[in-house]
Amino acid sequence: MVRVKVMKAVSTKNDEVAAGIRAELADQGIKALNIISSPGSGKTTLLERTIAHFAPDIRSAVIVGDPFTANDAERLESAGGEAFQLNTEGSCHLTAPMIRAALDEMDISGVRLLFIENIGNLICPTAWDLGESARVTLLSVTEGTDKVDKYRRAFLIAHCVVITKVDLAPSCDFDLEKASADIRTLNSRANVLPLSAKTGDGLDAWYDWVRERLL
Ligand SMILES: Nc1nc2c(ncn2[C@@H]2O[C@H](COP(=O)(O)OP(=O)(O)O)[C@@H](O)[C@H]2O)c(=O)[nH]1
Ligand SMILES: [Mg+2]
Repeated sequence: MVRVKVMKAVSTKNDEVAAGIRAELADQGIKALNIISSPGSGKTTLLERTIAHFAPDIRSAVIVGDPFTANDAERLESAGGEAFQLNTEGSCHLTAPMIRAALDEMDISGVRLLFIENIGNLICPTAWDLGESARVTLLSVTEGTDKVDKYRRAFLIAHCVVITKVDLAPSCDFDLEKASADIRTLNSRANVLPLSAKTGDGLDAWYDWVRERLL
């Protein structure tokens, strides 16, 4: 049963709350991944595959930000993860107090991976620490090669950049080599993982990256 909480963005004390979340999750051995991307670039689809992949031995939970609906949380619960929906009533990003409010109502005992699906937006979510262990930025090939430079902060702050929907790259004239090189120029420490959640190409490298976060 998906639970929904309606939240408004409050900027005060964000970093303080985020630090508390980070310490608490570290104590519990939980790794939290903050997933940032444009609307429709494939966050929920990738999380559905990922939660199902890890389900046999690693328990996942997911906090899903959405301006209004609970659709994604329903999809993710069907994939086998406990999902908690945060509705921001149109606000464009999640904040640490919102994550705090969700965690206070969730049962995360035994959870090792906590995914946070941020609101679809490549600008606002980049400015808000949620207490995550790592940030993952998704760019779908349908958005175009030029978006790396245009939304550079989303790539600068990422620990991992996932280029999604590579099955569609030829029909979108997406230049994978150029996009990867541009990301590496901006942020040489980020892993760059091209994949298709539809065909499964590249998913193993993504699963390996997620598994390495747990070590
Ligand atoms: N062709 C293709 N479509 C995809 C892929 N991943 C997601 N999609 C589609 O892209 C649309 C948006 O995906 P969704 O996961 O809801 O994106 P979100 O808004 O970022 O959570 C849906 O119609 C998905 O089926 C992929 O790897 N290849
Ligand atoms: Mg989604």
